[in-house]
Amino acid sequence: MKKTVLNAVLGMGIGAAFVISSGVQAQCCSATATVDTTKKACFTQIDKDQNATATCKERAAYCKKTHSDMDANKDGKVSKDEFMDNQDKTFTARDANMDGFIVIEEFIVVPDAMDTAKIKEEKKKIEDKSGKDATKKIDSNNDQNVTVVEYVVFFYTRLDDADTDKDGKVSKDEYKKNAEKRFQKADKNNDGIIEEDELIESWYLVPEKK
Ligand SMILES: [Ca+2]
Ligand SMILES: [Ca+2]
Ligand SMILES: [Ca+2]
Ligand SMILES: [Ca+2]
Repeated sequence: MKKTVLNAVLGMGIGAAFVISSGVQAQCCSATATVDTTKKACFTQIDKDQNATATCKERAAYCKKTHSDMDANKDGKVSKDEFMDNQDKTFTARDANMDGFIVIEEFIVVPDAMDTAKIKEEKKKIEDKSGKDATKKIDSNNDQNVTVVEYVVFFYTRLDDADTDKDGKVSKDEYKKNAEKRFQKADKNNDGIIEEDELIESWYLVPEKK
């Protein structure tokens, strides 16, 4: 029900003016206080002012919240165990049909107008324009702002990377292995802890240095 409403609204936003009613925002974002790391990722959770663009500031704020959600013992640091526990929970929560695999529609809120073919098409467009690795960054063209299309393509790419046997879905084993890789990558100084700044940087959410 919630998904249908959200998808209907998000569907209108592709490549056009992107307006989301406050009612929908309430549905999506009020839930985020406790759930955004255990349910589907949703663009409107980041785009707080609902102007169809997730700015650096909005992305950093979202990342800080995610970091705090993962930090189970609230010591300000995310240990590997905390990270992996969180990934375990998110896998279970996101596997809506409980078949042991995650597909893109279970992973994030995908606008109706973006089926898999459309996502692949947008991914190719971005790669053609900005290079092969562009879709591995949430802000693919480095213009400091993230659109719904960039957002969806980024998560599609992440899921595709995790899907090592390329059967179109991510098993728990694939998900965990990918999570380990992401932990290593995020832990820039290799101390076994993900600091808030490291998390933000790993998501390529930091504003470019002036
Ligand atoms: Ca901690
Ligand atoms: Ca599933
Ligand atoms: Ca797979
Ligand atoms: Ca670290």
